[in-house]
Amino acid sequence: MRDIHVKPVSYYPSENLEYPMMTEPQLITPNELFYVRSHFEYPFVDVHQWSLSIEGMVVQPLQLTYQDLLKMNLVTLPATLECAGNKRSLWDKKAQGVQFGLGAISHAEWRGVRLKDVLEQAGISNQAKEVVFQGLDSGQRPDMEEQVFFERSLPLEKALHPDTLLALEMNGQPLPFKHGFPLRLLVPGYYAMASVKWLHRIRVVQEAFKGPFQSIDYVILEKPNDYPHAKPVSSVVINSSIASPMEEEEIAIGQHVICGYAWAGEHSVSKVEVSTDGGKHWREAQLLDPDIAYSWRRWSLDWRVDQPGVYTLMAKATNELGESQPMKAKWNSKGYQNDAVHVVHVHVADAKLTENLLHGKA
Ligand SMILES: Nc1nc2c(c(=O)[nH]1)N[C@H]1C(S)=C(S)[C@@H](COP(=O)(O)O)O[C@H]1N2
Ligand SMILES: [Mo]
Repeated sequence: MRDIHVKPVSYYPSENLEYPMMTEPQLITPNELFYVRSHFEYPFVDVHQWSLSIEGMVVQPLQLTYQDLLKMNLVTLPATLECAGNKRSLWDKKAQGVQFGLGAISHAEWRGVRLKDVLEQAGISNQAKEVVFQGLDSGQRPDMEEQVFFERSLPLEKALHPDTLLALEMNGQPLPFKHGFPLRLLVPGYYAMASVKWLHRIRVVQEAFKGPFQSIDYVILEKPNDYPHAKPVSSVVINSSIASPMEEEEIAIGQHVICGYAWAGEHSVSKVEVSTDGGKHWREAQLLDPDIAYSWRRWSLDWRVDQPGVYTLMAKATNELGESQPMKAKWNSKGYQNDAVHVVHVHVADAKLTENLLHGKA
């Protein structure tokens, strides 16, 4: 064996992985391709030692094992998860945070216990206001002295919603480790920071939770550090992305399919319009998937192009309330919720280049 000296890594960075938008559009994201957003090093988890505690403003605190949860009433729910920082790299003016492209979004079929069932078993006291969820992962933030856990809260109403789950399975498999094994919260229709992974502790509290992932991050700041006017990020807004063709792609003269995804959080996507001339004219795309609650819908539009040149493609989705994506998103210093009409520039080759493209020579 060769003598290779590898310098030990003293710090395992947090892992962030995008779903590859350039793959064939699929309704359900395979677990191996599902995007990953993790703020800290992966935690150590031994499922035999692990349990879920429910404490705070409850009548009867509970401690549930993995087996206890598996024995409860399990329900299945498809839901799209989108990171609030999805498309952060697309802002004209740069915003701080992970520079995600189009792929901080994926879709899976989740199976688990209704959070409501567990909370009702513990019995919520009358003074309760919010429910706080703690993951097993913790670490240092650049802006704080002490080590902190990844923790988030939900208002009681969303916590008690029958679709808010304690998810044990993802696409028919036990939750993969990177997605929160053995248990994650699944808050459909909310940006995914709410869906706490490696969940081990639930606290019912009587005051607004102010942890850093609730009050420093995941708030809309119209000006940097304007915390007095911070607004929390919660429900996913109407949005869409063009998956193909890709930005700056070179394509042949002729027949093409423009396709992508549209999603609307707690609402439904009712239509997607596409422009191939920079927004002068719009045509309605075909929706390829049925309208399933909390689920993205693939869409496509056939496009014939006969003249070489640069074309500006745009996609704009509208929800069932009639709300459409804006041409320009409202900038905020942390770059959340980029819901602007998605713009893609494509280069349509001239006749000679088209020949080469079609014969794989380009
Ligand atoms: N415990 C824990 N839960 C977490 C996070 C985390 O870092 N730690 N990241 C959140 C964020 S910001 C997102 S976008 C989603 C990502 O979920 P995924 O990695 O399964 O795609 O998990 C959320 N839940
Ligand atoms: Mo996120």
